[in-house]
Amino acid sequence: MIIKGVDAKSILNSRGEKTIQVFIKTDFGNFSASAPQGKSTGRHEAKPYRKSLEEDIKTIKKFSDYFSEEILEGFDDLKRIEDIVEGHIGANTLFALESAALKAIAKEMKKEIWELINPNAKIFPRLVGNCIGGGGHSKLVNNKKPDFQEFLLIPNMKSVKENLEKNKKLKEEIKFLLKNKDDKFKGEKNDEDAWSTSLNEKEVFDALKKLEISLGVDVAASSFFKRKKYYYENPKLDRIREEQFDYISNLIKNFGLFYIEDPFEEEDFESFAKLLKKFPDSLIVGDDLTVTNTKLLEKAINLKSINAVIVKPNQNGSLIEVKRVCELARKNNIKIVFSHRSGETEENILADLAFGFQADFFKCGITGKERLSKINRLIEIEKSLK
Ligand code: 2PG
Ligand code: MG
Repeated sequence: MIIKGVDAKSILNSRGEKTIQVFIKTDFGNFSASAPQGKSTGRHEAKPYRKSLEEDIKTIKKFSDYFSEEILEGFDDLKRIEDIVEGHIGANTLFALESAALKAIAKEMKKEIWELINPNAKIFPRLVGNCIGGGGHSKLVNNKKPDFQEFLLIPNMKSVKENLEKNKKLKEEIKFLLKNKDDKFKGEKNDEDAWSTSLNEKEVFDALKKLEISLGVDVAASSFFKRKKYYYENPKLDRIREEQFDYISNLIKNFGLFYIEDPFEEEDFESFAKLLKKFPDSLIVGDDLTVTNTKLLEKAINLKSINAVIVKPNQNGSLIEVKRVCELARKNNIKIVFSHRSGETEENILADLAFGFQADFFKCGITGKERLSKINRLIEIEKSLK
């Protein structure tokens, strides 16, 4: 496949913010892909655009005919695209460009995108679905919201399809649980289409613990950490490092939490390690801690900070690097969690990447067209292999 021309424009994501869509013209047709956008971003994430979205669009147009000498036939050939644009565009733009290229390569090879990564892929990831939101992703409900960002349902049925059905059913049940417990609940949803509530995290877990399902949480602790303390609003109090450790430990114990993402701020690898030592049977997950970056993942592995890692391709931009992150995680027995961003488009390549890299989990919401486009693609792959 040869890229004969590249173009880009800005479109709106699910939060109504501008994001990039990249178009490529090839000898096998025209293809496009778009990038998502995070809100609770890690300090060490790659920048989404070099200077700005508008500048990246101009750069892409300028580079339009720079690729025409390259014959791209497989996943690893994406490196050739990276060699050309390196340093000139940001992570969102690179992710969209490489995703469009993968679609074209798959078309030429008469393969699915996941097959370009691993034709022998077999195991489907378990869904991790956000049912209630707080923190940076949610608005206040009667002046209150949980300080933690996401409350997650992790079903374990036989198929992706059944897991989605279970999550959808439980999310409706949770609406009634919230109605009973939270007299301020108005049935509103947040950035990720999860329920908004005025309850705090303990009250939320108390409502969820009745459900027969593994529970998870994304604390996104960096988002309320400032000057050596965790500042809670609901109720208003602050916790120093050790107090945060004890609080998180108690929540894991009391509510039997299976999955805990970013319980401490993004520089505190030691507290992560202490928690993993105490709860080796739970998943201690790095997101802002590791930002889909091999160096930070290596550090987390060396310090024994985590046993699961979030992979968000646009935290890095380079799909070659995403591959390295997955290989490093696999080699060290770290579970792989492919994840959407809070600001999403209907782009569904995340499902092919997750299946191709044999992710253990797929964190991608429960409802909303931007989330379902990806989960439904995973179900389509599942159906095609039956
Ligand atoms: C997270 C994500 C996705 P954001 O923290 O895990 O839920 O949020 O995309 O805003 O970084
Ligand atoms: Mg997170």
